[in-house]
Amino acid sequence: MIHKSGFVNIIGFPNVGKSTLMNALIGKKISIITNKPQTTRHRILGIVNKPNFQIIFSDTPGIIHPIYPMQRIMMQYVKKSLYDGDIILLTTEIGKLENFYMIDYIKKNKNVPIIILINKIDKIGIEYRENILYKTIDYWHKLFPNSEILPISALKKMNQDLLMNKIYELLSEHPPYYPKISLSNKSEYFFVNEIIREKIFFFYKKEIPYSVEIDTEFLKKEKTFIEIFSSIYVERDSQKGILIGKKGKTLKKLKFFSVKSIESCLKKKIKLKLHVKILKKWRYDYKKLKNFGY
Ligand SMILES: Nc1nc2c(ncn2[C@@H]2O[C@H](COP(=O)(O)OP(=O)(O)OP(=O)(O)O)[C@@H](O)[C@H]2O)c(=O)[nH]1
Ligand SMILES: [Mg+2]
Repeated sequence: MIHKSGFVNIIGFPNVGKSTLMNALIGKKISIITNKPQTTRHRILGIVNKPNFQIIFSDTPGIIHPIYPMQRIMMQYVKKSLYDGDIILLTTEIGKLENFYMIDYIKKNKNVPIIILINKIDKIGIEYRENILYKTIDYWHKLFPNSEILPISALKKMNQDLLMNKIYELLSEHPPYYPKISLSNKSEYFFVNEIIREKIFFFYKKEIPYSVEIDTEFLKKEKTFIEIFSSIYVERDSQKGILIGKKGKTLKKLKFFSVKSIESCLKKKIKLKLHVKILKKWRYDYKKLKNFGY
């Protein structure tokens, strides 16, 4: 039996469904998903293991024109993933025909095959779908005449098998790069941070989700439960107040839903302590970003 293995990097505009796609392909929730742009901040591996292949997907931050240092680092992850993989899945959305930052940079890369995915086809009613899809395909075909284009729905898992077959065809024979039981390159600490951040995206508005970073300092496994201590960093005093809420109500809600999600991820009872701290301008400071794992 031949064994194939390779790296497949998912890149694209913010909010098009890259993380949803990776989770669907892995069959497990690895990346957090929200309806707001710039949810994903790191490069996160998700690995599919089968007897005859191992595919290592990378979920990456959405492509934006970077303004502050954290965004610059995020775009470095994207740029690197343009060159260090075997296949690129350039993920786009049906009906969205705007050009985006970095497209010329992506076009310059002639060494890695690009499959263009047109996601969210379920969003458009069947009566209009063909027409809008035709226009979207035409748009991307003009930009990338040599690339295959595949309409999908990551949410409804439409054309997922077709995509997996195409990826398999393009990969070369190679032994697995990771032990065949690996699912990701990230630790439990990282997943806890991300789950709390996902809840913050749901419960808080405006700039709050973007000003927040989580640092899980302590994760101790006892016999029947896991004790976790996580700090929530914000940039300003006023943000701390908003996060905690009147009489600590909002923070309690955040904790309640975080615990539920962490328990379902780690499959054990959780005791969680959350502390809100202030770290001025952390997004603008390379040293602080480094400490947070960027
Ligand atoms: N209707 C529909 N919605 C989708 C589909 N895929 C993703 N979404 C929704 O699109 C929103 C963004 O999804 P994400 O997976 O977080 O998008 P992303 O590209 O990873 O976003 P960033 O990490 O911010 O760059 C969420 O509300 C998803 O539920 C799809 O196939 N159909
Ligand atoms: Mg994402």
